[in-house]
Amino acid sequence: MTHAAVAGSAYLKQDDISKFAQLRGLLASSDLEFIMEAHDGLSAKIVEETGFKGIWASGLSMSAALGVRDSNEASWTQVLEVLEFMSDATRVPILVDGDTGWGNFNNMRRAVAKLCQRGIAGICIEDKLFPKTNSFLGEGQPLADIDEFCGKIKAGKDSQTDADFCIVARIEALISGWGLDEALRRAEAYHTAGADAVLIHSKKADADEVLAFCGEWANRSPVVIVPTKYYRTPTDAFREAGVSLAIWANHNLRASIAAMRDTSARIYRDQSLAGVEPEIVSVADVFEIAGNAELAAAEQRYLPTNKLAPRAVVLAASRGAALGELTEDKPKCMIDVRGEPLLRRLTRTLNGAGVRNVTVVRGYAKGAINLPSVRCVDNDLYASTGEAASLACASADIRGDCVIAYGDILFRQYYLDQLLAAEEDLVVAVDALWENRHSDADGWVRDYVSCSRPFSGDYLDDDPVYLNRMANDVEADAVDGEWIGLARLSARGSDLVAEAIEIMKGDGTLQQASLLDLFSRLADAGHEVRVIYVPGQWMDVDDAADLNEAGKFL
Ligand code: SPV
Ligand code: MG
Repeated sequence: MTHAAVAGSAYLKQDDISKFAQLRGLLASSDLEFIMEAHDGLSAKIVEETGFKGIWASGLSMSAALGVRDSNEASWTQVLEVLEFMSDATRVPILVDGDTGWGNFNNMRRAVAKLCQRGIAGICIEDKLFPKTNSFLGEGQPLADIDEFCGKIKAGKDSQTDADFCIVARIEALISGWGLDEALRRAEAYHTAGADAVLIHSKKADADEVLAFCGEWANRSPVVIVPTKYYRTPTDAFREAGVSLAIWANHNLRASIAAMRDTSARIYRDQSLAGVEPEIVSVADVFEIAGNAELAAAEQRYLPTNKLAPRAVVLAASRGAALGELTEDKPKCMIDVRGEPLLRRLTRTLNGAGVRNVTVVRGYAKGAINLPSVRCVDNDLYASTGEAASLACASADIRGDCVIAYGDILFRQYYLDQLLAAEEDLVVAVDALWENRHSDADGWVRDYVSCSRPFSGDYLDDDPVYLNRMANDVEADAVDGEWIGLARLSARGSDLVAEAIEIMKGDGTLQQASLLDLFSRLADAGHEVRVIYVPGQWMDVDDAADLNEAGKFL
């Protein structure tokens, strides 16, 4: 099962086979089957994505994860809450460790009814006394009266609301030192009372007594085992003994304790995150397992387009070689301008205009782009490709209302507000005062724009202006302005850009194309690209002189 299928499954239709029937199938299967411990929604997802066909909701693990002891310190309704998260997050069945049934036959009736309501496929109850003690603690724990326990099994069976709900009766006779005969006597009684399977538990380091039980029991009902202590026994021995289901009972909890201790200790010692970062999963992985992609898709389906916060894709793959040693170990968007990297300032401006979800396309010295508030995608071919290829790396994020920006620009936020307020699908901000910006030094590369009409002199002019062409080589008398590196796409505009990218991929022009080529192409294809004239007041940072100007600009 993929992450995507798991994500948000609480809100999707369940698979055709109910979780109840799936657990019954595991118990009835002629093969040895396995279920794996989980103790919360996340670990349950991990168990499922690993491929396990079922989940053991361990009492020990759920208690420990809640910070309490495995002695019924968490109430049964608190356990139910945890189970609900686990069940909502997964599609495979959960067998819950129900301890002693959380009370007498009456508590068991209510617990079973509630478990059925929440889609928990089965419960395992052990023949001890409430409040229980973990089987690996102490010696000679008192056992439940057989008749009382059988009544509890019957009460549970009579209360289940799904015919396939399973009750596993766990025999603690070996744990308490009573021996095989008592274990078999109890197994027979519990089977007769209606238990769907028996769990024979042992705390010995070898499986001899468990295998002896299996031999005598001869599969009168399915047998479940928990090989925590006799973990050295080869799994084939269980298979040959006819065991139905093996429970790997607490290993995700124990593994996570080891990992959390190690990570905490390293961060504490280093007073830095740098050492652990490569060894832990990324935040993007967390979003993936949490199912954020499903939510984003649902937003597209259910939220009116105008209610979705705009996104942004920022192109930041290039080094900015003219900045010399300033960009030796970082791309130019990470250059410090008055105490902050350019990209952080840009992100703040974007956020200030209501833009959420900023995706940055990295290339040169990508590790240096480490801002927490942006998502990164990489153009690893940045050295040999152009801006359109970088944009294509973020194509998954070009949807809905979307801003496209160069990563090295500074501009007044109200320019962005104007772009976002425009009704057209494709909008670009063009500097009408371009002639004031630089002396036209030889070799200066500028993003010239030729428009449907020159700037009228009135920034509030309602008569819309459209793009004819954008290029570095527009003839002098056709230049109406300079693109500031900022564009905004409506949801349809995003689709148009995505389509243009696909066409350029197909005709082989994508790799070398600039954004100027892309927008010119859209205009050529007959799509209106609205021009918003702005009065200077923006910067791009190409060299040391620009950097100096940027300081003043701020
Ligand atoms: C649990 O996982 O909580 C169990 C199994 O009951 S054991 O701890 O082995 O008793
Ligand atoms: Mg337990």
